Amino acid sequence: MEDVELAKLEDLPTEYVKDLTAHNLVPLWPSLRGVLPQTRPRPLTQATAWAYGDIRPLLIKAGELTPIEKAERRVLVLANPGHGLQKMQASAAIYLGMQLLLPGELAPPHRHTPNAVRMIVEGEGAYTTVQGEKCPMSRGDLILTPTGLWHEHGHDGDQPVIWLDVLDLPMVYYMEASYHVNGTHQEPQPGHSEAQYSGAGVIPTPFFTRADKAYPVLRFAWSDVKEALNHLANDAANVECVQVTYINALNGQDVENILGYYALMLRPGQTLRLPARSPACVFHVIEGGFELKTDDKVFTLNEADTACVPGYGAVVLKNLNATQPCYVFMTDESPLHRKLGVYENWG
Ligand code: 1HN
Repeated sequence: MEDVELAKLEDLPTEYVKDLTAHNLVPLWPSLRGVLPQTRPRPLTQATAWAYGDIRPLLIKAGELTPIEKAERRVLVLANPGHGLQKMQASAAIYLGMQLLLPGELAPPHRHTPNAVRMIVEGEGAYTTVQGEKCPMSRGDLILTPTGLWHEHGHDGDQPVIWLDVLDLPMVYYMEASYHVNGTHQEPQPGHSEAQYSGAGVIPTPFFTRADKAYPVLRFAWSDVKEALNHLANDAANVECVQVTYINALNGQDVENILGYYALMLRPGQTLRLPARSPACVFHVIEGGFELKTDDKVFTLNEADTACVPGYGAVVLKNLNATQPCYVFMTDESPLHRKLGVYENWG
């Protein structure tokens, strides 16, 4: 259908518009095209890249300027200019931040409604205690702090530790459902969920009953995930997209409700075209480097760099190294889009 021009607000008599306003009424037709664009959405999200080399010195400086007691969480937010920096969003549903914890510091315990994950970027010796489970942090590890679970961060090492926080905060905030509760320090309990639930394909079943746990595994070690990718690449030479999804070991679904988390291997020299899908997507380089091409931009991403791309456009990734694989951590809005019934794959 031809896209006819609709009447504008200025076409209406000023007195009439004033009357509408006084009664909390608004005419739809001047805004109809804005809320329902022709043929495809017009995302505010812009393809944006953040170089770790730019972030790191500014984050270390934040460590000198602001004590942890004042900051609570010492984070620089990776904000998408398309949404306005003050909105603190990478996309419609994704929040990204780089967090610094210095040796001996404690980030106090709390829980909140937004779901979070941490992708560890640099340093050793820090940990997050999630609901009483102490999760050590090493480069490339993924640690979950799902909605409502208590968590606090500590650091027993001697060098700065930096990680990437990914939250569904923009979505939960938009829903007017975002809040936090402060807690008290929890002594970690012995044991690690990842050892009980992953690896051998068995799960705990005391008295034949499957423990009803919403979040059975809280930490995904990079060494395990990397090994899975390497096996996949070696065993299935014909598989073009060497990708794994972080899943809930009890139900096979995504580990969290709103955002999806994945790891991808680009084979040496590989060029991989990702289909145009409705969810926005984030890329973070764990090892290696690649070129990221969207409809209108090209970025070179090296180790620890991060980028965000809007939905509805194809993306082409090219491993810049002809002899080494490149490993990428990805986040997207797929679980949310599928649950809302708006997920689309345009190929
Ligand atoms: C939060 O709780 C953490 O626990 C990090 O480390 C970043 C950003 C917004 C809201 C809560 C954390 C956060 C956050």
